[in-house]
Amino acid sequence: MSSVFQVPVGDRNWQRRSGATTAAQAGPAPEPAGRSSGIVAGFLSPHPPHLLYAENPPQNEPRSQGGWETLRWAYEDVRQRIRDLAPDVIVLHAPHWITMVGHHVNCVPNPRGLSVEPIFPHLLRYRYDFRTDVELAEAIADQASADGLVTRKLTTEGVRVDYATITALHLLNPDWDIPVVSLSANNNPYFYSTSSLDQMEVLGEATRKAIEATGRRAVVAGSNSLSHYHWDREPDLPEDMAKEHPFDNHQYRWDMRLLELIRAGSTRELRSFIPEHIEATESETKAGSLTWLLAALGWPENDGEVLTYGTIIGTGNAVCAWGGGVRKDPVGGR
Ligand code: 2X7
Ligand code: FE2
Repeated sequence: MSSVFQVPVGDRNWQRRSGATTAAQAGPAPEPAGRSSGIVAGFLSPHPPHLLYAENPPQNEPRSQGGWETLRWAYEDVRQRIRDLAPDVIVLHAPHWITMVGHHVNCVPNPRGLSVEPIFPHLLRYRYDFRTDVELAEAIADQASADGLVTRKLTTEGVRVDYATITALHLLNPDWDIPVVSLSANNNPYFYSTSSLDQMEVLGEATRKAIEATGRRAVVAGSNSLSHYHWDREPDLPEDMAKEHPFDNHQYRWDMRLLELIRAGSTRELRSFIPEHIEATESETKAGSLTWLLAALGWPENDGEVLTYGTIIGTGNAVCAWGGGVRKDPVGGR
């Protein structure tokens, strides 16, 4: 592990100064009668801007004819589950709020502004305005810090929210009527070859502890594409589905191997398979969102559902669920 991870920064002394305790020290908050708190469901929720563009929401400037329907229909299922669960908060980890040092948590109460996709500005220019669950955001940052991660609370108003966070959150809840906690992707793994996904496990566990300690009913969402090789030429019509297919059969097969493990509920195998899949496909899970999600969920066995798989400019994308639906028997007799 690179030494940069042990650099003490920012808010590490805040708890001592203010006399506050971490989630773990404080213990679980009392539960309101009839509503159990904790993580109520988790979703793998991809964020390519094409999905939001294809929905034509009023907040987005560009207009489309549609496209990528099966991925968008799977999100309809996810939205129904979220409505049924009525969580207090959606906690999201996404790869395009890249922080070079440490894990940052957005603690701005009301982020609002224009989110623009830097490579596809003709697909996503989206006006956002949402509420942060600041108490939980701060609790996650404090817990992660207490658990040994370099952590920062983003409190600067007006910092533009990245397109992956906006796309995933819109697709999970287009009404934006559920408060949010958004976590950054510490992308040191892209630059330090000795780094691993271990920190994402610590961050996932810290997230769960903070959710339980604050008594929240939370949906957690990890926003990663899978195989990540993609085209470098865009069709004249971006949503021309005649041009959409897997980058190559190798990428597709590796994605299927990962999804088979999710379907089979073989979480232990999945844990060791994720780095192999990254190596073989440049998978965006390298940014850690899937590992964070599974760690927050406690690496559940026999609970994963693949709602759909599709490609976007050749990259693999799956919508998966852990909880919130009709529980099915595990596939493959496990
Ligand atoms: O962020 C993305 C992505 N993950 C995959 C494909 C296309 C665009 O953006
Ligand atoms: Fe991405």
